[in-house]
Amino acid sequence: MAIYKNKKLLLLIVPALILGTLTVLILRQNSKQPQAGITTGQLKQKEPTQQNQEVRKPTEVIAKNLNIPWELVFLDSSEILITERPGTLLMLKENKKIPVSGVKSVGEGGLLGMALHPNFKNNHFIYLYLTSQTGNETTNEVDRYILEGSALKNRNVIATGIRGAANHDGGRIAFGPDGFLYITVGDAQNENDSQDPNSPNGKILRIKDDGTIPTDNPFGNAVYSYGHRNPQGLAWDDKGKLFATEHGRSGALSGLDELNLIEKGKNYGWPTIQGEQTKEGMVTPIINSGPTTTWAPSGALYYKGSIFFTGLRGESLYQYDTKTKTLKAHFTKEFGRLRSAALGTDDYFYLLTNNTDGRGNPKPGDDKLIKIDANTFF
Ligand SMILES: [Ca+2]
Repeated sequence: MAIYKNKKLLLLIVPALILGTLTVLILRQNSKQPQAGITTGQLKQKEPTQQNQEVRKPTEVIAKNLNIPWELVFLDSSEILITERPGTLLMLKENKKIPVSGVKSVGEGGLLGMALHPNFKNNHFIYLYLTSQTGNETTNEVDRYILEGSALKNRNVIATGIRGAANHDGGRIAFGPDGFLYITVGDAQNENDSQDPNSPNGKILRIKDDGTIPTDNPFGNAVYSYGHRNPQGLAWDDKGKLFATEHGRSGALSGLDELNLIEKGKNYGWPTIQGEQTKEGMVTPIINSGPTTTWAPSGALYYKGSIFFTGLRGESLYQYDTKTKTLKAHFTKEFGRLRSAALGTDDYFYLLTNNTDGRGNPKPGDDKLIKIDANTFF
């Protein structure tokens, strides 16, 4: 019968195939042995270099002698706006310094965050986070202006009642993919406020572009997440997930700085839990710096699967790969303290140093704006 015959044939063919495969494998294995003095790595052919390809310099200082810069945004493809903590808004290419009135420059406070409205091209709305003086109190607020040429017009206070202090003023503002404005607010040195959902301090706030409260905010006020100490960086990934950097404990015991995945209404633990500690109803950070390392993390951005964030005390640009869940530090101690990072439309990162506020060791030309080819990180 045909089937019987085939079975017999198979009994002969299968062992022969196995023997043959084994022989080939053994021969291949032997041929993989490197020749004397040459490693297999060196045998690899290099990709031919393309002619006429632009040679990209890894880093380039594009502005010097900035006065304690904090945040930068791209007005268009050629103009960059930079906030300077003492109270000026710098238009870099125009070389114009626009004074911002009502700024109280104290400690970590002053003129801090800045954001352009998603529809800036049509409405010219620009938002500034600044420390001010209200009666006897140091306060923080978010103001909306119309930027006309190099003039700030129609000042409109859209977030107020935020306590300020010499330290822990938060200060980052950014529009999310939902079109709402997110605001990082520090505990202003009163840690009990962080666990109080009725206080704006120690929070990430979320408001509409005119300062009113989105109907689906979790507590009926501006609070989006709570239990924060001093968050200073915001970045959304390509799926709309929000990441935030946060300064951990300071003083004699430093460290335990955090990178958090922020979700609406959640409690991020300060001052009840720190580092890897867990508690029901509280969120432990994705990563923390550990008890003996301090990042003092500030500005953040998302690029090609990684969250990049700057370190002040850590004097580095950190890269957290969301897929491999590993952290790398770049440029450690090369530029000093780093405050903010922004991604240009040209696939370059733009970094602001923070060496002139009395806490750093300024080098000639500080503070600086540094441009870096983003492809060098991969
Ligand atoms: Ca925390």
